[in-house]
Amino acid sequence: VVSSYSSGNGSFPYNFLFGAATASYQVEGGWNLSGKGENIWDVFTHTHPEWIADHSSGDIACDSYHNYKKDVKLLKKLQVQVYRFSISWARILPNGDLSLINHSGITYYKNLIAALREVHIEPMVTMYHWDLPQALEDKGGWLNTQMADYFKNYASLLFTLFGDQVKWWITFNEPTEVCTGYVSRDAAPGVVLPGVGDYKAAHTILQAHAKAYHVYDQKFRSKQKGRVSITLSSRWLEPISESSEDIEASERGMQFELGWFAHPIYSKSGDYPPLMRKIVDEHSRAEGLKYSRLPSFSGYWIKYIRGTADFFALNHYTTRLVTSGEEGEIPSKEHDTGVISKVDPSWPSSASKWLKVVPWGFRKLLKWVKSEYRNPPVFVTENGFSDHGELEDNDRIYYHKNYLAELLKAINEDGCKVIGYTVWSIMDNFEWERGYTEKFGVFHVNFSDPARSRQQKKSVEVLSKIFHLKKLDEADNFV
Ligand code: GBH
Repeated sequence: VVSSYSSGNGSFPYNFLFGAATASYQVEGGWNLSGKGENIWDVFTHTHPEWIADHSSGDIACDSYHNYKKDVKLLKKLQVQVYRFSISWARILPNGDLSLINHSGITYYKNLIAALREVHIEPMVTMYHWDLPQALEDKGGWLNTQMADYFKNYASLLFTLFGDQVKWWITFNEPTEVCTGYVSRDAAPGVVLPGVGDYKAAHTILQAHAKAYHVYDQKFRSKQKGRVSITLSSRWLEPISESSEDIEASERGMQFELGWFAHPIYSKSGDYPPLMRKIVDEHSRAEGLKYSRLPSFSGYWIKYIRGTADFFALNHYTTRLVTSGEEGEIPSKEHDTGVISKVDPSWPSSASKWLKVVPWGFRKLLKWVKSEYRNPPVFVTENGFSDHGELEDNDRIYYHKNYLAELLKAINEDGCKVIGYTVWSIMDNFEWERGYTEKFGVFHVNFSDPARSRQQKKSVEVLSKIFHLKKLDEADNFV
């Protein structure tokens, strides 16, 4: 099928958007400056430095709080049309709720947005990239269903403050990772309730997202004319063999990984994936529980959540080979999924254990999204590669060229409606529990320099050309 959206000969559609991304806690620093409140990552890194690979924190990070003008110059150099960044909730609302509004926080983002628009870069704003105000975690965080209303109030304030300048909104970044904070100590807040806390948090996040979406519809859309979505992340899970058991394992894995949040929002029927419902209900019964660990939505909520996205925002990095099997403790989402995943030893590595270079998996994932959710417009809100900070980052160049080539095939040969592509990240930054040990930037940041000087890597030369010409030369495909 050749889509009418395609363009052929290595070109991206003329209105395709290229971007680069960051997140507040990973780049801003200024953790206690000008009235910002503490968030769960401030508390997590300060109370348990030993949980971070190099015992570091985002206290200063890239110091983008002071360096945002420099950041805009980097973005311009990379020739992006969109900058995806996130707003630190506690910088705007130090207590998480509307009891206190921090005007210097608002000024910071107003200045950043103005600097972007001045050079014709569209801001894409993520409202929540994992840095919950600690004051709200103290109320139970995402395990507390009231959080949906706190989020709605925060979102509504952001639309009011910035909606005349911001036309691309993301409510949550990778909600599955937010839920990991209620499974293990790998992420803040580090509450350990596997197979219970994660499902509960997800339930609240879906409601919070939908409330923010409906507020936009009711109060802002007609004037502001922007678009709202939620960024979901997924690996591609390739069956390890052609056996029906492995094909089922792949399908089950995809439903538990992407379907968990995508099915309630993008499917025709709404609600959690039927397969997930069935399995978690069965497991809960077998564990002697009276209620399923997977909470239920009423008919009202199913309808309220269904359709609450104007485009499909997708993060993708890597692929796994999967087969059926018992994994994880009982109870846990891992055990509910019942999938064992492996990597092919021939796949190139990165500096991150979890990240293998498998370009063809990207195309298969885009195809899966197309067939599963009736071919929505997809904006790739993150894709990127980690190394140890080399300026001659040839492996990163290889990664992006080959992933982009697969994205083009998805558009031209599979008829997928991919409308944008975002590089993670414009610069090296605080990589969560990995600290500063794994680098994703196309610009290098010198973290021992108080000025946090930035330096161009080789990938900028290659990517800026692709982003400017909106074209991938065939000869360019492999380094
Ligand atoms: C994105 O998540 C984030 O949005 C971004 O903030 C981050 O900097 C970027 O990726 C690079 O990591 O150690 O085996 O438990 C990507 C999805 C999911 C990748 C969790 C790392 C941990 C795997 N992430 N995963 S493991």
